[in-house]
Parts: sequence; C-alpha cells; structure tokens
Amino acid sequence: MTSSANKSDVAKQSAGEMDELWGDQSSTATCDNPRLQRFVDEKYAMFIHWGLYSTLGGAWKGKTHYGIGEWIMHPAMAGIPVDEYKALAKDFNPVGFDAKKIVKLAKDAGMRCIVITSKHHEGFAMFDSKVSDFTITKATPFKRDPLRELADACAEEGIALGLYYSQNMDWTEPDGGSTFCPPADRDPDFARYFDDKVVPQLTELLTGYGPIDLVWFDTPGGMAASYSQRLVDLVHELQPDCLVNSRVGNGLGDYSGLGDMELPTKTPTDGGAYECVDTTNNSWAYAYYDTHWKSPARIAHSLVRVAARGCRLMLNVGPDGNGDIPEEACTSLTEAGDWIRGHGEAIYGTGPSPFPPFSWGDCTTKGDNLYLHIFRRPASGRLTLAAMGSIVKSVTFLRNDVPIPFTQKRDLVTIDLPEWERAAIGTVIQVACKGEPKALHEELIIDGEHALNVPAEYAQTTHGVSLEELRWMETFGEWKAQQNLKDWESPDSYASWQVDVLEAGLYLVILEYACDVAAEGSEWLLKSADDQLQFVALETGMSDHAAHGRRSRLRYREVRAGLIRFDSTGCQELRLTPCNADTFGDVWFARLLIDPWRGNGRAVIPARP
Ligand code: FHN
Repeated sequence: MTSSANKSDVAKQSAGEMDELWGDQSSTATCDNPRLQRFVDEKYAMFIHWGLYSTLGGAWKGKTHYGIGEWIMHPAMAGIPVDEYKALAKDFNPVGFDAKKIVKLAKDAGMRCIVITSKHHEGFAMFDSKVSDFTITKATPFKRDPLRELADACAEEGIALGLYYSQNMDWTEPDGGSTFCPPADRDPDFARYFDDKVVPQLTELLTGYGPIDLVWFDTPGGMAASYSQRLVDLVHELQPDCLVNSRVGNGLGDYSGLGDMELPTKTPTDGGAYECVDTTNNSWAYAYYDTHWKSPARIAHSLVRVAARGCRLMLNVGPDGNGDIPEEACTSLTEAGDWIRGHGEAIYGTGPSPFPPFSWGDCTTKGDNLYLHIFRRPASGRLTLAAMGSIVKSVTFLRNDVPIPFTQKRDLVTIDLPEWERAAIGTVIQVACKGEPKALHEELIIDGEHALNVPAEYAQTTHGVSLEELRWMETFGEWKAQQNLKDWESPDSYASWQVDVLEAGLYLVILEYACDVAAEGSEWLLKSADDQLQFVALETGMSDHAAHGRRSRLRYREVRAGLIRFDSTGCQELRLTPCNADTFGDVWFARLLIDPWRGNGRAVIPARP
C-alpha cells in the first residue's frame, strides 16, 4: 500500500473504476445465519456522514466544490493541504448535535438501525480515541463524544448502532492509505498505520460503546486479503454478533452490497444478504447547495422496491457543521416514515416478490400473504395478477381489513378495487393465499393502465449481444449505474423480453439508450407477435467531463420510437434486433417503456424507480 494512491485515486474516480476502490463487494455468506436474517428483516437503516468536512459544507475559501462533501479536501475537489484541513478542527463546535433527536428521527422514519461515520477518509475520529490527537474530543472546542451520546440514545430507544470506518484511506495520517501528508515522494508504512491506528481504534470502538450491530468498512481498494481477514477476525472476536459489510474487501464480508446509490432491478438469486445505500439528496456529507431532496413518496417507494427484491436499504443524512440534519431531509424521512410504519407488516420481515415489478407498483411477501403496494391506482379500477401460482383465499386493504372483491380463474386473479381515499404514497392490499404465494412465470405485464418499465436486465440475449453495466459520476462521487444491452455483433443478434399482454391495443414505445456517432442512423426493429416497429437510432452525444478530470461518456436519451400493436393478449416475446448490416455498432440500450396509447398524446415519462 503506498501513497502514490493520491494521484491514482483521482484517476480511478476519473475513470469511473469505482470497483477498484470498493473491492470485491460480494460475500459468500447466506441468510441462514440468524443474525443475517435479522439484518435483512430490519429492511431499513439510517446512514450518517458527519465529520470535519461538514463544517465546510461543500465550499472552501469562497469557492463551491460540487460533489460529495466528505471528499472536499481531495485534490479532485478543493485540494486542501493537510495542515489547513486539520486546523479546521479548532473551529468545529457542533453544539446543535442532539443524539436523542437523531434517534427519534430514525424511529419516526421507520428505521431500525443507525450507522454513523466514526472515521472517514480524512482520518478525523468522531469519537474519543486515545490513539490519535485528531479527534473531536481533543482537537475541537466541542470536546463532547457524540458517539457516546448516540450509543446511549440508541440503547435507550432500542435502535441498533453500526459504525462506518475507513480502514484503508486515511488522508491526514502519514502512513495511511492514499495519504496526502507531505513529502509526496515518501513511501508510507501502511502496516504501521494499520497496527497503530486502525486496530487500536476499532478495538476502542468495539469495546467502549456497547453492542455494535455492524461495522461498515469502505473503499478497501487493493488492500491485501490478510488485512481484510484481520479486520473480520477482530470484529468477530470482540463482538461475535457484529456483522461486517462487504467493503472490508476481498470477498470477506458477512453480506453483500450494491454500488453507491444503486437500487436493485432484479432479485439476487444466490441466497445471500444484500444491502443498498442511497442518500436523501445527492451528497453523503452536508453540502450547502445540495437541495436535491428526495420526496417522501420517492423514499417510501425506494424502500418497497428494495424490499420487493429481497434487499435492505440504508438511507443517508448529512448533519451540518452545527450538528443539525437539514430540515428537508427530516420532513421527507418523517412523512415517508408515517406511511412505512403504518404499513410495517408489509415491509419489515418480508420476502421478495415472486413477480417482476408491475406498472402500478410492487409486491412483498410474508408467510402465505402477498402484499400489493399500489403506487399508481389503475384508472379502470381493476388490477390483474397474471401467472398467479397459488390459490387466493381473500383480498383486503391492509390498513383496515376491508374485503375487496376478486375472482380467480386458474392463474388469473382479477381484483376490483373500490374507490379509496387518495393516498399520497400508496395503498397496500393484502392477498392471503393457500400456501406460499408463487408466480408461474416471470413475464413482465403489459396491462394497458400505466407505462411499463422494461429494463435491459430482464432481456434474454443471443450471441453477440451482451449485458454490460455503465457506471459514472454526475458531478464528483455521486455514482450512477445502468445495465445495457450492447455489442450487437451482427444483424442476427437480438435481445428479447417475455411479456404478458393483458390489454390488446396500441402502445407508445419510448427507448432509453446511449448511441455513439458511428451508430447514428442505424435501423432497428422491435417485434411483437403481431407487429413490428422500425426506428432509427440517433446519436445521443457525449457528456464531456474531461475539463473536470473525468472520463467523457456517452449520454443517455429517452427517445420516442413510435407505436407498436399487440392484437392479442397473452404471453409473447418482444424482440429487439438491428436490421441493417453496417451501422448498428455502439448502441447501449438501457430500457424500453411501453406506454398505453390512448390517442391523447400522453408523453409524460414516469420517473425511474
Ligand atoms: O468514498 C466514500 C464516500 O465518501 C461515501 O462514504 C460512500 C458511501 O457509500 N463510500 C465511498 C465511496 O463509495
């Protein structure tokens, strides 16, 4: 491990090769471990990014640096020298910090666990560490130990506590991974840093603050497996019930994680426990300009989508330099929380949906029950579950047990929804089955009610077409991930989706893709059983980030391709194929939207889940 990582980190961030910093995010563990099952059952946790960087809030010496606030000292952002950064501590006095208020917020939000940054990449300990002077208790006028206060408040309220710890990067520690400490040509002694800071600090954290639910390590990069193993062993030795996330590195975590800000499109099938991490706005740490607050509905829907794919969500807040969580985050979390807690039976302890996502919402399961989370009420008032593999005994509103009329003809369940009060977030319906709810197949349902999202991940591909993920940063550090159908080696290559058409008719096809200049003008066919839509791909242009030190990438565009007809109902294939031999090249298809065409010019593209 050497300090040359200074420059190479920028390069890795620049190239979008975050996998190199995240390390192997998989884990071999499966949910049959009771502690892991509990972890998945909890479903929803609060992530807190709070440190010295929070005092800057995304600005340094009068200049705003857009991106993730906790990276502000990095050369790719403000490039703050180590001594100037450390000097910030003498003015860090977050007197607004109120552990009880934060725990109450988490509870109101419906969260079961809080994971807070004890030490981020900048090396500052947000707890009373005896092995460093760069700590909130020694270097600031605040002097209090916020972690002690938070641990006490969590214990009082029955909220689990987890700790984020940056085990590899430590920018202000001379021997830390990726150190910025001068001189730049010095070869740091990573083993010394690991033995003298990481191990003692983790020991302090795991022996001085009561039961710790999990340790959330981050950015292991190329850290040797022996270091990752020592961390796992240390955690398990000091607190046998404490979990370790996958970013401990080298595939040694107790559970798996998706990339930053990435929500699952398909249910993982390896039997492992999965966590997704996202933020209430865009930055992890407080940034004064970042007002991209997610609405209460977006938060609740994300949680349902994550639960419906069998995973757990951890959603972040970034308290400011005074210790206050921005009001907008509190409002969104609390309003979403009212709904989440009110529908807890259909969220906590649930299993994944046997179906892919529907145009109207998603499903979770528990025992013999299927829960339908309806985000958009079908205009017809009729909701159809095709491919139902279980016998339905009853259908009721979850909130008040009021029965809802339904019929079942073999695998087709039709539910006639009565009028209900307009719910800002959604309505949950409980479908009690005889035995565990099962689906006969996993076709995507084109129901004639709302636009159906048909993602690349659900396609089957022939030779020459592959599924490939593209990851990029919007500004700095805010990762986006998108799976794509790409390569298209020959006009015989195709991708196909199995769909079940419940309502025959005309549908508008909207495509989201990225297209290279060389493939501009390539012709394509989308074939249903009864029709084919021919369209031409348009160049989507480049996002030219070169000026900001990041790799340029193809932009995505949503393009209306035209109308396609489904004359008959039932299961069929939807096939996408190039139709000329020379120009199809580099087109990256992310998804189709199949939107019922009612001749009224509907063109509103629903927000992506
Ligand atoms: O570099 C960090 C980043 O600051 C933030 O802590 C996120 C949260 O998942 N993890 C790293 C990047 O993936």
